[in-house]
Amino acid sequence: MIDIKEDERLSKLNHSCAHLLAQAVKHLYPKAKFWVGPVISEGFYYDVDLGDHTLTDDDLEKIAKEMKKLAKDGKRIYRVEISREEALEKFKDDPYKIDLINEIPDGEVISCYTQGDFTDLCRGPHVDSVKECKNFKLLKVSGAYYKGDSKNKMLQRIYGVCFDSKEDLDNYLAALEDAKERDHRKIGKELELFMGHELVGPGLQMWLANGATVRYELEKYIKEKEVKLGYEHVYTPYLASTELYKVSGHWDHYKDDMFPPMKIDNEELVLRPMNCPHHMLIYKSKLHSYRDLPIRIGELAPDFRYEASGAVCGLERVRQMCQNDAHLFVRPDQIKDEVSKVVNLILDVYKDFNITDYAFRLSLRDKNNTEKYFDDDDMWEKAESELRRVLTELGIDFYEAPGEAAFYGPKLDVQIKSAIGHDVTLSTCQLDFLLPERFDLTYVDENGKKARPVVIHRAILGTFDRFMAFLIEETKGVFPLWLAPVQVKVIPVNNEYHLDYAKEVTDQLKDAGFRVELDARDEKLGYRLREATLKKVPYVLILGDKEMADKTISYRLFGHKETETVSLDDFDKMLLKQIKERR
Ligand code: TSB
Ligand code: ZN
Repeated sequence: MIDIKEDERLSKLNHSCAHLLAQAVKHLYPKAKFWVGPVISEGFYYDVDLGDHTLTDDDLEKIAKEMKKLAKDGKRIYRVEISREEALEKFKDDPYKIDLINEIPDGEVISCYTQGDFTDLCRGPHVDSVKECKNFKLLKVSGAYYKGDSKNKMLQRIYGVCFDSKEDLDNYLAALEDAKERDHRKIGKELELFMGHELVGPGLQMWLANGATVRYELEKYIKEKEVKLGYEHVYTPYLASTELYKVSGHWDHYKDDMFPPMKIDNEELVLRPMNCPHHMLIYKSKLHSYRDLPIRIGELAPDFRYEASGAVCGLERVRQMCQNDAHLFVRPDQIKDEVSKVVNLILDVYKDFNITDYAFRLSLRDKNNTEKYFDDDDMWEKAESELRRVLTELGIDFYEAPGEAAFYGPKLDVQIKSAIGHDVTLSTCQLDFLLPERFDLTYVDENGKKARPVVIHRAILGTFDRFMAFLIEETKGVFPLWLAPVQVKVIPVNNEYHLDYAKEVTDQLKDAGFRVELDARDEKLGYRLREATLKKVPYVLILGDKEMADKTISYRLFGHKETETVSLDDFDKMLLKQIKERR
């Protein structure tokens, strides 16, 4: 989806369209007062105060009609620079604009843009004529507090978007519709995958039975892969003494992302935001020889982070998450090999899930931010150049992003775009020279001397939460057979005659280990078929006279109209093969 704010021409056009909107609002509601009308990634908006009047969809249509009329009229847009006194006089009836004028620093140019009978305070730039703004669409209206402060008055924010041609606009609106349809929060509700509740709180999602089935399969999948690659999985507590995070450095550099500590008796406990410190202690509990390394400690680990309540989003950004986490303890000479294995695992997993639209990001520290990043220039130089060198040697295409590193080291992040356009990290592979130091981790080298291991933090699926959000949007809820919450729906054509046979088939498929549901409700066949389609069940079996007599089954694959008839045995084999191949 195009980012309008990033496109110079579209940015200008949308900004001018915001003025056109304000002009139309002023014509229809002469008492309207205006705050600001900026360009955003999705188009533009304007915040207006219409007194007691709340805008309806009908009103939006009227405003759009007036805008069309004005666009057709085609007034020129021109710029005038004025003094502060002139500006204060010109906008004396507009208290919000007066506020804006007073916020402009002394010495800065104050400019206005005029089209026909409408003038707005604005820095610009704008297009030459309102004529250019004719291909627009008003999208919605919502409440917005003046200056974003809930103590202030609630204004109405009208959103819209504008393009140079009708074709561009139509394409954009179609993409917007598609994004809305793919939004994991919408599909999550429809398919009963997860839910939130205000009594539980923001960013805290409950996985419903369907979602939990998918998650269980994902957990099994990744654990099996990791075991084959020499990972050992552990379970560690979700709580720890604050002291642990003081040793690790989280307390100094990550406290703002953690929930506040709980004091009880003489203890102070925190919910963990990461599992690294626990894993460091597990490594430290034994003596290690250089021959034992790499040691790979994995955990499907619940973590808790204080994400702002305005930033949480479905399963994509949550306050309690479960990481597909591991910490690899390696010798310095093993870094390249081990990073390469992690990258290969990421690529292997992406192939299984058909993930093709992503970018590798090398996340570096912001040198000036000593609060967020551990302050040791030499260590950072070493870690960043080492990771950059390894990635270059491995031939990985990446872009660099200062200010995105973890406090303990640089990261190779895999960035994806969510349906509604968020740029988020899915997988990550991080190089850390700091925690081994903080926890005084050692191994015995070839010469019998103590040496310092390096730690690689990595999460392949990231968190199950975010991965699930991604998977839902990627598949539009049509999960591959091995993940589908219900794999087969069995529907007897007539509940009176075919029910026994349908039950027999259901039981046999269940015994074979498939997730099967029988739909023998007293509803028309068409209704039951439609519902199975709505729930995106991969295989629907339709059992009638012929199937019962021949001891066969007829199935319909999701998204197909035709049915196939085969023996139950062949159906069984076909499904097993598809599940095994994760098709
Ligand atoms: C990989 N200590 C490392 C770990 O060893 C770590 O915690 N890295 S992280 O901070 O980058 O988090 C790992 C992954 O969790 C991210 O790549 C991202 O996919 C996922 N993640 C981070 N924050 C959230 C969140 N609020 N909601 C859902 N998933 C998240
Ligand atoms: Zn970690």
